[in-house]
Amino acid sequence: MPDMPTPPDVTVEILSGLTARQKTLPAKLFYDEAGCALFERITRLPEYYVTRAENALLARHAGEIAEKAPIGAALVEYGAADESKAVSLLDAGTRAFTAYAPVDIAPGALAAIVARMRISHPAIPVLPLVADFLQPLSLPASFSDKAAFGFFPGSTIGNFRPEAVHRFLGHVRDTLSGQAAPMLVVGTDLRKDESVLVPAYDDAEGVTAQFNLNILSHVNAIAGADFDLAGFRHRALWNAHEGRMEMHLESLSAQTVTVSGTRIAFRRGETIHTEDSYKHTREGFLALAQGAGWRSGGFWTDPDGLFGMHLLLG
Ligand code: AVI
Repeated sequence: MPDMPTPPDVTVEILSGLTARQKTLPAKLFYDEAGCALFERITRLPEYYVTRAENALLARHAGEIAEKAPIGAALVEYGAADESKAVSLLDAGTRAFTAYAPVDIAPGALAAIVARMRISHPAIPVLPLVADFLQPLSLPASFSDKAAFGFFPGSTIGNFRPEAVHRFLGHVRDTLSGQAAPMLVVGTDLRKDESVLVPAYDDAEGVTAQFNLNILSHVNAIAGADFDLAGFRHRALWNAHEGRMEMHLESLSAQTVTVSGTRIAFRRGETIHTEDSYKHTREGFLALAQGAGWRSGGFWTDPDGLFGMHLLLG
């Protein structure tokens, strides 16, 4: 389970989101223990093609991608919830990588990666870095003799607004430029028809609805709130203007909820915006990356052209 900042900070963030004109909750609050388990189930749903498409891409192209890394590089994975995607590159590029550095805010997830890797890949040193990768980051001194090959799979970048993508890509460029020319491989879900996108975020079994509603249970637990989950319903909509899927929780009636002693009024039909999932075209994402000082070094897709992986050169 990802570790959260201290509760008072989160409560301030929650209250500021719930008192804005368009109510919001921070998407990081999806991932308590129940939320992580629900997300696991989402990745196996027939409608949610994203994870399968990325795995198919890696099954086909991991060798070519790994070959782009300088020999002896450390593979630095941002937001490493588990090592499965990094392992595709490590196994495909045994000549290339001499270390694996998963970066995440959750020490528990990193410890579990270290333990599994010790058994599955004993020859590859694992150098975990507990850090909020959205903030500027420096690699430890043990990296000074290695080139670093950045890896950000999973389309997590799709959950960032364009300003945040710009900031993140700028930080990564600064972090990785210490040793040699920076390189970053980043996975992005590609733009596609609404008829495919909406069911991916509103599946027939209702798992995504449970995932979305679970954020309210998490807020109840950490911010002394009294959300009644039965008073809200899951909504998933395609925002064509912004090029993103949005998840909302819609209030089924006029109601008042108390959060950490503050009363928050909801109109019937009013929503809490809980998540954005941008679907970037190849060109659109490259333009964002170029704005942050990167250029293209390669691009791969899965056989169905659903998911893309960019190699960015700094
Ligand atoms: C984690 N992230 C890439 C997922 C996505 O597709 O944006 C989160 C998710 N939300 C609903 N379903 C999956």
